[in-house]
Amino acid sequence: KHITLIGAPVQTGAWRRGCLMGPDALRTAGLEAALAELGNEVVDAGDVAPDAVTVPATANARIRDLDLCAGWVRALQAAGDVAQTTTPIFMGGDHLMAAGTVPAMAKRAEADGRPLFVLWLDAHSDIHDFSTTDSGNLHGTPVAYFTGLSDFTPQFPDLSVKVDTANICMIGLRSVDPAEKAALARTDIQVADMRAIDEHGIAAPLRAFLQKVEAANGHLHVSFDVDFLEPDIAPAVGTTVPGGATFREAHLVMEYLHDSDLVTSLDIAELNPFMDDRGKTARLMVDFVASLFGKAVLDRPTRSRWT
Ligand code: DIR
Ligand code: MN
Ligand code: MN
Ligand code: MN
Repeated sequence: KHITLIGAPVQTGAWRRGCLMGPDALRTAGLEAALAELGNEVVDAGDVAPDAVTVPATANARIRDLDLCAGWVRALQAAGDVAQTTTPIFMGGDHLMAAGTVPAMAKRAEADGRPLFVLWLDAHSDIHDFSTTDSGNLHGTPVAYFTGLSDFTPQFPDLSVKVDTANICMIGLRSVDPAEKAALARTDIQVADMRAIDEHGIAAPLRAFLQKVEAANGHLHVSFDVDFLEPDIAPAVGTTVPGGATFREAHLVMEYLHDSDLVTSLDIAELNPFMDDRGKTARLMVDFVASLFGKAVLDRPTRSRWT
């Protein structure tokens, strides 16, 4: 694969500072070499910088750093204008990054005549909007924006291509605010919360979703929030929630994604190296991304495990 690493050091979407170090922590942990070793052609395109914009205030006074957040959304939408032949890995950065990366990938998919599907690996559903967020942290809003469920204009760009909620699967949810619960209930987003994972295993919802992506000949964007994982193995995140995916569950997800050969782009979101323990979360994320791009314990015939 031709992989382009794109640094998205946005941190104004999160309450805790430190996500701006995420891209450099992933570089330090050897992301490029790990991918190259697997036979991928990797280019590090460096870091994106936010556009300098001033946007009108919203009615919700709690929203933090709106101008900078809006500047990042614009800049990342532009940075995601990449060739169909490349697989971008967006190195975040807090999850507001997805308000830039996902619309860019949706536009790219549409130009290819194909729909975009989004796999959202997260403890949170990030489906707040400007009026429902009580934290005021805009990393909790990208899904409502890129689906068009709520109006984010004129602060964020008007989107020509939105993601159909039927094309989204969320796995790992365990912290959903009341307004988000109501918003989710109004959509046909496929949700596997931790209870569903405990009852059916993590492979069942993933397999069903991948089959949908393949049947629709879709592009598949994976948005991997570090807090999807159990905090003990991945402490470097500002919003840890107990009861997350284990190493083995997350690793299985990565191997399924590789075997499916459907992934066309990836976000690594919410890595906050300031909270890390001797780089272990950054190293773990590099290991997971390597698994997604071909590092396997044993070779198996492609697709044998998910179809
Ligand atoms: C929370 C946190 N739901 C909020 N969201 C996070 O601020 O609205 N998403 N951390 O990953
Ligand atoms: Mn998130
Ligand atoms: Mn999260
Ligand atoms: Mn592996």
